Amino acid sequence: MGAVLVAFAVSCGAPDDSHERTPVTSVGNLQITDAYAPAPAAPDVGSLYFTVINQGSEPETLVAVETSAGGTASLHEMTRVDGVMRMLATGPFSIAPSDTLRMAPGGYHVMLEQISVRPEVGDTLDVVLSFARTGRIELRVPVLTYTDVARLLEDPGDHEH
Ligand SMILES: [Cu+2]
Repeated sequence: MGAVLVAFAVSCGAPDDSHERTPVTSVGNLQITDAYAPAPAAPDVGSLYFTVINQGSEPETLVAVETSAGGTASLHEMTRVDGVMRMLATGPFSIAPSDTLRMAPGGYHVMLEQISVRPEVGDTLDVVLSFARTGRIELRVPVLTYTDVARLLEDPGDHEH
């Protein structure tokens, strides 16, 4: 095997203008895009967003999420109940063939609770997604301000309308 090339990104305190969109992670029939974590506003509760595209011909199920923040990670959905937006935990989430699970503020998200290592802006969260068919997919998710995450996820690069 060749030498391992290690690149150091030097933080120079540049103004916080535009963030690169995260690269697409492809494993088997799955593509993971738009993975971002807002820096938690509370000490031990945070959230995480990503998009899963199932390009296979069989349904796929997102079974579990783990992160380097520790604690628990569970899939939540925002739902209107009696006129009030509430968060509901969803179980393992099935993604039909050619379908997409898209997480964004106000919709699906992964809720991080009982965090032991609080992510700060500029950190990278190591995330492992476990799928029933594809198995484990590892992601390195940038931690941004909530404003940046909301802006990135409200304005997808590929407009479909
Ligand atoms: Cu939640």
